[in-house]
Amino acid sequence: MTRLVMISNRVIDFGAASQAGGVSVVIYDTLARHSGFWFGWNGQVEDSDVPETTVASEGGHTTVTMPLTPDDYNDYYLGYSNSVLWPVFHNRLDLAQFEAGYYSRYVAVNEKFAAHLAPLIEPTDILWVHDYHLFPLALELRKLGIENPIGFFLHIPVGPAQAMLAIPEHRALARAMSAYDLVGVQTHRDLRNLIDFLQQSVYASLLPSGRIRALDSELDIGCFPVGIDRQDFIGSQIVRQIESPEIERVIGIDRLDYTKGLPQKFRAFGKFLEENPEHRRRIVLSQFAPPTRESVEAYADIRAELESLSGAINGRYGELDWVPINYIHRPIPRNELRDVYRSARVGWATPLMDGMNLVAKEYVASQDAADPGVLILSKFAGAAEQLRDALLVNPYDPNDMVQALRTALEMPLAERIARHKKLAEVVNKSDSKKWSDDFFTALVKAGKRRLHRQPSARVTEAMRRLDAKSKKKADAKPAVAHVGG
Ligand code: GDG
Repeated sequence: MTRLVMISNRVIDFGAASQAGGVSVVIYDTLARHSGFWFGWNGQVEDSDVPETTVASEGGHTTVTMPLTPDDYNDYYLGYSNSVLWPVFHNRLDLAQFEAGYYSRYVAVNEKFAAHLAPLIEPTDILWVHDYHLFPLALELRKLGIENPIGFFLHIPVGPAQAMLAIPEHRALARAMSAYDLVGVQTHRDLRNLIDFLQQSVYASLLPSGRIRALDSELDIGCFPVGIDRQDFIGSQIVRQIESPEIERVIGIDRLDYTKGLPQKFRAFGKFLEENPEHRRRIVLSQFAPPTRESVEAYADIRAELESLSGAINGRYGELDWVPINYIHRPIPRNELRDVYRSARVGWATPLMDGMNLVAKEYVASQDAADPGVLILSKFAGAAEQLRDALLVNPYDPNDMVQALRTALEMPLAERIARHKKLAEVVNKSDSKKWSDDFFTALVKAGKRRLHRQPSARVTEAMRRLDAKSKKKADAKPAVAHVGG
């Protein structure tokens, strides 16, 4: 039976109720439908040069995990992945730390992952690698003789080529990408940026078949918008009103990350209260912002900025019995998410740039179709390519955000129902099952194409034996007599 091997930087603990992060959520959902296992880092940092892998099973899921050393954690995870690749792919060159020399350990950790993973791979396994921490993994696995189909899915956006070319190691990254059979991205915007980047970094060419020729290989690339499992979000019995029937909730749920546009959201909310005094005391912004990557400097900065902004807005507009921003720097348990989404009249997801933004889809899926809330969504979230019936805004433009919030709060029921119907259709159709089935099918096809095109030493030997066998058979047959002529 074909096993699906999922590989990502971080493997979550299935027992933990609330581990925030879109990548873990979709891998978890996909593995529920396939046999196989999930390989990656266990979240532990241990000073050992020969790390041991741990195999664990829970609820039908198997994980194989290993720790990172303190140097790995610093240079591979916090350093190259999150202080170089994450900011550049989100078009924040100003935050990228190119000079720190993190790259060699980034490659070394990929080598280490490959060395621990390769012995576990069986000939019929399909390998699916997730996200920017692991670009070099396929190349390292190929060096160890792994011939299985290997696909890569990038959960984050691809920045414009001009930003990507600023990465000193951009050619090595392009070379690493070309070792995959299939590279998937979230949106058409990302696809265009990726092709542009490969053309400019390694003179890749787009073939008439739609595939990409880069260096000495050919790869498939495609757009696979990630979705959610709507079953996780339906069935809430929550009735909208919270503290009192007069107060409407606006909800934001975003990891505390500078790409999520939280200061811009808080400032726009302050401006809204300033310009719309009639809405004061009638609306609360509940913003959950669970912590991530706190040891990266840019994340500590954004935390301080948000605390100061929410304090200033609450100090300025708050009353004894009304606090405008309810800012919570902790995760919510996953089983409470749908109630929280459903309790809100407005869902506010306005990242400055985002691969997809699952929160937007979860908000839509959680609504009561007979009295749905309104989604305000950034034009720069990947989800905006699909969720055209949300109120699409430019998160950099405070006037646009203020106007959208007013429109959302004042939208008549009939329009809310009509918009929600269209949004829910898209969310339901393009769900996490479709995403993983489409990627899986494309990967199997792409893997077959590679084997036919570039036979490895092992395949060449098998083909030679087959040829020899059929030749022997042919030789044994009596010669056909030619008649006539
Ligand atoms: C990356 C890309 C892409 C959030 N807070 C809590 C919580 N969450 C869950 C949400 C959602 C997930 O985490 C967040 O997913 P997003 O897609 O919104 O964002 P990222 O974490 O940045 O994810 C992104 C995604 O990968 C998938 O490809 O869409 O663009 O950046 O599921 O519900 N879950 C719980 N408590 C929280 O406080 N339990």
